[in-house]
Amino acid sequence: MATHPTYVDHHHIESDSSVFFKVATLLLGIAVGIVGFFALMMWADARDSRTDASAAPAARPAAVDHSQAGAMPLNSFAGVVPPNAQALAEAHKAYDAALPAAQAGPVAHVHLTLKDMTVQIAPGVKYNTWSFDGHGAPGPILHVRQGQLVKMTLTNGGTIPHSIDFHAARIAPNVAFRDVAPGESFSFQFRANDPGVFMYHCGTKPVLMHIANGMYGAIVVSPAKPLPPVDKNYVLVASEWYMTTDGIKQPASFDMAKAHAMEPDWTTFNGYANQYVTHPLTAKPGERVRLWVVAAGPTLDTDFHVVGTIFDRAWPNANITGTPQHGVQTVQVPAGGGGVFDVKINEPGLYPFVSHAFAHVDLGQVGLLKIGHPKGTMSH
Ligand SMILES: [Cu+2]
Repeated sequence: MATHPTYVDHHHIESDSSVFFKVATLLLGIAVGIVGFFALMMWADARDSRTDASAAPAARPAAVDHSQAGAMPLNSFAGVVPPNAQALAEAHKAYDAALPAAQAGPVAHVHLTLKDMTVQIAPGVKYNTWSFDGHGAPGPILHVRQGQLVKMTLTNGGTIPHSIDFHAARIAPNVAFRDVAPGESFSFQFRANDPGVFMYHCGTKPVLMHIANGMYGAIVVSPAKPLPPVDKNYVLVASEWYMTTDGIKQPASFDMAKAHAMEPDWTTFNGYANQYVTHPLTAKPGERVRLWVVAAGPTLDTDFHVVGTIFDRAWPNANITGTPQHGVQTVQVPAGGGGVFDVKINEPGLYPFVSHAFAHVDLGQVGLLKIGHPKGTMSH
């Protein structure tokens, strides 16, 4: 069984008190160093303001290089893109958010192959993912019908063990969600008895890392008793990215320190920052649009909101067998959870959909729903 190249097994550290105290001592030393560093900067700022009251505020101190020792503050690459970012964003082929048709018949066959691949998660920003089925992240949108038997085969085309955990399944995880070695395939099946929109993801340890590296997606289980009909169905998978570098010259990889600190560099819908700003989702005035939303995390929730309208129907937690809520503005989609939202917009225009935890918008978790043909925008 392959060992992971970069992950530190904290469990072993915690079980060895002498090593633990060495690490604790080291971290304390670093913390003292950081406090000293900022004390110095504050002193310098104070001195500057005394000596030159009319000067602009002192520039922020250069970010500390945390790659040496996991020190704080973390070196953020948020918003760092190459100069031709706009052209790259326009050339980017947006992830197709349209819900695909469910398979006919009593059995749904799903075969996913895991692949290591480099993808862009923002214009010109490359990241080394572990991904489902060559899609990058998220993996393909799966769509089955309530009552179908889902026959799942996972083929590991990567270099370390992986697995797949279906939130739509009631099944013994130690059996169905077990690790699959590189080059091997594994099959299991479950009856999709619970309708909704569910996350699927790799459940191999450290799960935080496997999810953050792009191993997640959404599966829609359509209810046997149909929901009210709509004209458009779109699937959005929210997630965040933690990066070792800016990913511009060389692809970035996963940064465990940032992930533990929950300080992402980018947050996205369907794996690429702002992609539906450049390439909006569309509907005609008066059409009903259903948004199936999953928050993949790995850690952060998504406070889903569409600017300029109100959800006609909202099924929090994707509990679509229950009665929907009406006239709701924002609904939290928890990490590892889903939600289903209907909107009907009569007036042409550009309606942003966001996580209304607004740091996420600045980090890329925003898109546009383009209703009709509003003036003054590019048509894609
Ligand atoms: Cu994995």
